[in-house]
Amino acid sequence: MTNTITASAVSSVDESFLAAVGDGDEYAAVEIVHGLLDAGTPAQRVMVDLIGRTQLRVGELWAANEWSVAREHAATATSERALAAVAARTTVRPHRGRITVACVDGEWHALPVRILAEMLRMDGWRVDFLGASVPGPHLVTHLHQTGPDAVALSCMIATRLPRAHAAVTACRSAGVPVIAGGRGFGPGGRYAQHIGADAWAANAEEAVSRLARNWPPPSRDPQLTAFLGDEEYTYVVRSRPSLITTSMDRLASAYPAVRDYDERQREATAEDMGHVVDFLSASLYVSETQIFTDFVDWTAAVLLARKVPAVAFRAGLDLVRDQLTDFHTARAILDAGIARLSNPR
Ligand code: B12
Repeated sequence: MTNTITASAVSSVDESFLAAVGDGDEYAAVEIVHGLLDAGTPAQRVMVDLIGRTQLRVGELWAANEWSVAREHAATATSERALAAVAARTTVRPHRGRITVACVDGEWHALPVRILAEMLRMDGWRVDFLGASVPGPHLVTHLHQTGPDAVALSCMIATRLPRAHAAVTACRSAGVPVIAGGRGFGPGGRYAQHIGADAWAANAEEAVSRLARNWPPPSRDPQLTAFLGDEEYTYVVRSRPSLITTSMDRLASAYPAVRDYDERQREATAEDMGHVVDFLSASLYVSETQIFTDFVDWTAAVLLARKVPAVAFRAGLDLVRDQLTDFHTARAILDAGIARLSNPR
């Protein structure tokens, strides 16, 4: 019963909260979360069902080209302010242990793991929240300085999996077990297993209960390797700059409309070519074609919302493929991506 009431209390303010963050109006956003807490809604529900769910919509509005990057950034900052306001009302004395919570190097989706950090605090953990993009060596120095019982490592974007692997290996070598989470670890967290994380959880609530009931995990044979890449992976990563430059140089013959692009459009196209190479590298790294095909599906939709047709994207993929003549796995992954453009789901 309580859950039904709180769920409907949260959904009744969904639209006004989205409007407040979309307007960068932190006073309105904070007022809404205070109203819910005053009415007895548990702080966890406000964080997950209101702030988390709204952030998903913020990202979707950006992807659909309805909101600019600036508006998305302002909205994210406002949501962070609302999250801090919820946290400020819920102080719990630490009684469980100490945990380091961080995003992997190059990962800027910080709000999801910040929700996790606040939920762990509320469950009695002493949390060191290191935020977005933490370089592996700095993470390890922090572990040596603070001696935590766990590291919670977030990876929302699969291109960061090689860095996540190096970080997991370094943490485990330092004797600290790692719980991984975030969409970058794939369906059911299966890439987290590939890279040797001790545990994985789908969301903050699952992580809180896993860490409360079953931590530390039984110690495993360390068999640590910080690198899974093969020759193809190494070649693609090393050739990243030339793969992008050559594709950009040849793009105008494959897709003549590019000749009329202004500077900003050319930069955005080069950035997209960079994502093509990065997602291809990540697919090669963990031997999972799905990383690339998911990326193609999503990028095609994002580009279409910006009036870039699928043929342009297809031309970009072909140009990268043409440069990888002797790399059979990379070509097979690119072919699977190209097939998605001809047969969208
Ligand atoms: C908002 C958003 C953005 C915002 C980020 C704002 C910010 N500062 O956080 C902006 C617009 C800037 C952005 C940028 C990009 N994004 Co983005 N983004 C999203 C979006 C729509 C929502 C993410 C979110 O905040 N969700 C709300 C949270 C609360 O939901 P949640 O995931 O359920 O959260 C729980 C779990 O993730 C878990 N969790 C998270 N971390 C951890 C850690 C541990 C240890 C545990 C146990 C659990 C855990 O707990 C959370 C709370 O319950 C997702 C799509 C999606 N469906 O997730 C794409 C998404 C993550 N983005 C994506 C991409 C590709 C990008 C860009 C490359 C786009 C581009 N072309 O530039 C850039 C890269 C930025 C970077 N280098 O990091 C892809 C990643 C694909 C992949 N898996 O590899 C996604 C999945 C979209 C898609 N469908 O393809 N993005």
